Amino acid sequence: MADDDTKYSYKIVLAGDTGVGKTNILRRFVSDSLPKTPHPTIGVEFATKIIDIEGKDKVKAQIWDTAGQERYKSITSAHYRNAVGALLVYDVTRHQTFVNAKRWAEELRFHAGEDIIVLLAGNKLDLVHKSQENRQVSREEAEKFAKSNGMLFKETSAYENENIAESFQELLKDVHYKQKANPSPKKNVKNYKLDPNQPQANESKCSC
Ligand SMILES: Nc1nc2c(ncn2[C@@H]2O[C@H](COP(=O)(O)OP(=O)(O)OP(=O)(O)O)[C@@H](O)[C@H]2O)c(=O)[nH]1
Ligand SMILES: [Mg+2]
Repeated sequence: MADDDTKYSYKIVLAGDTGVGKTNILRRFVSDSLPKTPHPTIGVEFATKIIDIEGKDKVKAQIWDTAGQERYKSITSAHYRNAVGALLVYDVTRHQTFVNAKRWAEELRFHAGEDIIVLLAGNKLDLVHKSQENRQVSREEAEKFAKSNGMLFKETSAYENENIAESFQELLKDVHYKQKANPSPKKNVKNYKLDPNQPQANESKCSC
């Protein structure tokens, strides 16, 4: 099936502090590789991938990878508009990134709407596999936070390709069933175009 034949298309955003691994997660998912020379994302990049939902429907995920650096905040949050799902990433080895997840969730809900489906992802699990001493956020603490804020939850490693596809799959499944049950035409972003009224500093298509 060609990409454009896909009936369902959803805008998904990656959010979270700088350095938590959003770009690595996206590259791992889209092209099963990692950036050769890691660098902070400037502004916004995006990539697309077709996902099969339980053998029933094929959906196109338009995944927007946003910069975590504070200086790009106004640009990135402007791009949350019309998103129906988000992967909210923190780093399991840096507690502050988990504390800040609350603020990212508020931003997401403010700009994309209260009904956005969020999956909280604790990344860099490979460092915990190496040594438990690296862990600064317990699974229980994160799970409890996710549950009380109506979020899905996974721990991931972009490096070891652990729970990456599963996270997107779970997120897109919930998004798709919710949209099917209660379609919101504005948010089926089939031919999503950049809004000329929004800031677009350094938007680029991901070279995944
Ligand atoms: N150990 C480990 N390191 C990772 C993982 N994912 C990313 N990293 C490293 O963490 C650093 C930051 O990764 P990025 O993907 O650029 O982080 P980001 O969240 O996109 O950062 P911004 O673009 O600034 O918002 C890089 O040095 C990556 O190699 C992971 O799963 N495990
Ligand atoms: Mg990045």
